[in-house]
Amino acid sequence: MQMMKKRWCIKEPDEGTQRLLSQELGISTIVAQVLINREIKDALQAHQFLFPSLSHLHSPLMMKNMEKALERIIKAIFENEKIIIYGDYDVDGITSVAVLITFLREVNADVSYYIPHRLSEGYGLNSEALEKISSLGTKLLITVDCGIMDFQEITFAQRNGIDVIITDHHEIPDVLPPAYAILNPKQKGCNFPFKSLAGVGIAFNLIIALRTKLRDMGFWNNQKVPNLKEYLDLVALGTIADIVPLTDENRIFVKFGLEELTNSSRPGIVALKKVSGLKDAVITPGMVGFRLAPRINAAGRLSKGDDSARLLITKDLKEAEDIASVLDLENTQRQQIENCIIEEAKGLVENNEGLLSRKTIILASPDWHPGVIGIVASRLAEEYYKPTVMISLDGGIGKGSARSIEGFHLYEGLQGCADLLKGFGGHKYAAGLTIDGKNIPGFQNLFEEIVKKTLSEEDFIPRIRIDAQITLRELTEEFLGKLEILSPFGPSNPEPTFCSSVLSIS
Ligand SMILES: [Mn+2]
Repeated sequence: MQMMKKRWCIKEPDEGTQRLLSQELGISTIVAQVLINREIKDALQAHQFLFPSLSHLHSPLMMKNMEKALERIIKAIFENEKIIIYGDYDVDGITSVAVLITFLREVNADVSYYIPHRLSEGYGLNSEALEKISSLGTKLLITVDCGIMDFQEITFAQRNGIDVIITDHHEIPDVLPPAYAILNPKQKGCNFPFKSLAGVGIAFNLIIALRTKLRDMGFWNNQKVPNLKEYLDLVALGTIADIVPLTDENRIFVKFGLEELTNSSRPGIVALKKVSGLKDAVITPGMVGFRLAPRINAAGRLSKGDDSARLLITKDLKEAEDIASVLDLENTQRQQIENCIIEEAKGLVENNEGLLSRKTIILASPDWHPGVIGIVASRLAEEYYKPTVMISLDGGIGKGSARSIEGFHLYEGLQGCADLLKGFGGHKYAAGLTIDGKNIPGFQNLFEEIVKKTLSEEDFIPRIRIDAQITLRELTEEFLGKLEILSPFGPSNPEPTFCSSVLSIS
């Protein structure tokens, strides 16, 4: 494939605000300009960004329904009711399960978890799983990173004497499921000011609130108060893996969570770092994204996600090491399968003029492992810079994984195709869907039309955002050191990029 053309977008310097920020905070004008480029324009905001502190976290009680959820969970703790945490098989879902299980076990609740099988059960709640959960005598079901789409299953649970608390960060459907309580900052009437938490960020807010509530009740008078900072290794893992903006609370979680990951004594993290070749490393977001997270994900892709949850929950180092080495092996297998599918998919696109000239990529095959199509869709969307859907067919039914490009809201795009889909869910950049095989050609055409209508020609040329022009003389080690204060980098806070345009070679 040819080198893709890119648009160089150099930010206009805002000298007035630069001066103000650099005087107030004692930072260089370049650092100030990078902040301005990230929409941080007043001294207070800038101070909070540059010096993240746990004291800046918002009160979890601002979350709609938090009080109601707390009361129900506390009743379950005190009356020793059976609680099940229902998760998801990706890193966000698994870390969310680990956070809640670990905390609730610290307070001696009767709690266990259920993670659906990625292949045989799929994302979200399903009725067979709920029947199993019901037959165990479960009284309280807490969903993490899922649930908001599952109207029918939640109706079933509530009718069968199970109270359901949904904690989810996905987009809100038109009709809310009839759960006991729903925690999701995106829902109408929720005053929690930060809307872009990962699932694990919501789970973490829930345990902060629980700890406080239990304190008010005198629960900790004769028991050690859990140190929630120690949970931030898990929160950072899920937050980075879920590719949410690293701003506001997510920035705080990741900043402190990376330190926890570096020093963690949690057996699962120790074992995971060891098989990833990161035993004594100072952990960065890149190491989480490319080495730790894929291994946690590996279990959910090819077999059952339970292994990864057990890894993060166990207190036994030997058990953790055994699980970690299995995950490491599965991750290698996953990479091989993934490479085969990528090669095949690229062949399909490039050997077909009709496909190549389209603005979208939608491919389907019965031979593609449904556990890895999401990763393949991301790779293709990035490489061809087009909204992409990869579909794995099984018995005439397709399961699809979709990824988008800047400027195109995937979930809204799929809403426009709802008539052709059996189901779909997700957000701006990533979504999942199910489709009847015979509707795929119709979907290919309609989706193409919607994308064409929404985006202009220019939108298909990726942008390079340049923070400022500098002279080569400015590029010193000291300068690079000063930029460190802006880390951790990630979505919505990319690594600063500079250019120098008037160069002459002498
Ligand atoms: Mn998630």
